[in-house]
Amino acid sequence: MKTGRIIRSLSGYYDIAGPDGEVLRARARGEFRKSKQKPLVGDEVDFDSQSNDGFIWKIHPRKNSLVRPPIANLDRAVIVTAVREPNFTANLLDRQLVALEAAKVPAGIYFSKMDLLTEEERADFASVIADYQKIGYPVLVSDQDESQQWGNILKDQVTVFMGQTGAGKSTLLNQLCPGLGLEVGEVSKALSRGKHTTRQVALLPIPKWQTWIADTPGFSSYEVFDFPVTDLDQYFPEFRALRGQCRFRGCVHINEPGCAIKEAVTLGTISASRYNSYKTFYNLMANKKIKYR
Ligand SMILES: Nc1nc2c(ncn2[C@@H]2O[C@H](COP(=O)(O)OP(=O)(O)O)[C@@H](O)[C@H]2O)c(=O)[nH]1
Ligand SMILES: [Mg+2]
Ligand SMILES: [Zn+2]
Repeated sequence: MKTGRIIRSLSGYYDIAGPDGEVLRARARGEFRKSKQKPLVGDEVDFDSQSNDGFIWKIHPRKNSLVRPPIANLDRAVIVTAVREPNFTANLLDRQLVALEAAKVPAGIYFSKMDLLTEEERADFASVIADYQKIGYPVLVSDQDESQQWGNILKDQVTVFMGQTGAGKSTLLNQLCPGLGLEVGEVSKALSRGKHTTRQVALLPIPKWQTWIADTPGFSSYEVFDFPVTDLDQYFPEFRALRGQCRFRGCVHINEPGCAIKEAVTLGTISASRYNSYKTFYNLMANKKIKYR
């Protein structure tokens, strides 16, 4: 018996990377099904390491997990966001950031396709980048010297790259690790043919940084949050810093007087764009609640 990490799941079987770099295949014990436990890619497991038809005996406690993509124990998720084609919208990026905050997965941001901006547009976009850096998210862009910076983010960490189809995930990962040979533009082609592609999540090794990465299919823009609307402000780190400073307890930062968040927006210490996303999400969630109650 050894302890390893699940790097791929294939209809009931799991590929597990063991401590010595070997990869073995195993099945989940029947007990897991009874207790409704399902092994996830990223799980640390105890497994039979003698052959390729052994069992997974134990799933170690997870530090976090995502439902879409189904993956556990992430050190970081990098949200790949195009600045053009499609055009950047803060709403979609903020939605993904909130989902990661709620799942307790540290986030990072990669802005792709910077080369499609004019000099002037690029100068304007610098303020968007600065806003997210100020919040504390690591931000990388497609036209800077890659290797050094990515080394800091990826080294010894399990990182998933998420973002809309066409954002540039596979392109980036091929640049970071030329041996991967991921198909570029693959999903969008399939979509235009009207095909339904559900690609599997797998962890790919990047020996250079002694780490694993996952190139995952797009994040759906119709995703709904599954936490109470009153938790929403906690998932904006820059709001969290002002906790308890609003005049009213239970302030939701929409219409209340003496709201520290709204004041910070006026002062420019919280970006208007982020507050705008907060209001949009708040209203969507609050309305939904009334409708279905
Ligand atoms: N101009 C430009 N095009 C890019 C860049 N990154 C990706 N693309 C293009 O965007 C399209 C989608 O890229 P892909 O990596 O397949 O996106 P994915 O769906 O997120 O994996 C492809 O046609 C890429 O060539 C970039 O930095 N600059
Ligand atoms: Mg891709
Ligand atoms: Zn408030």
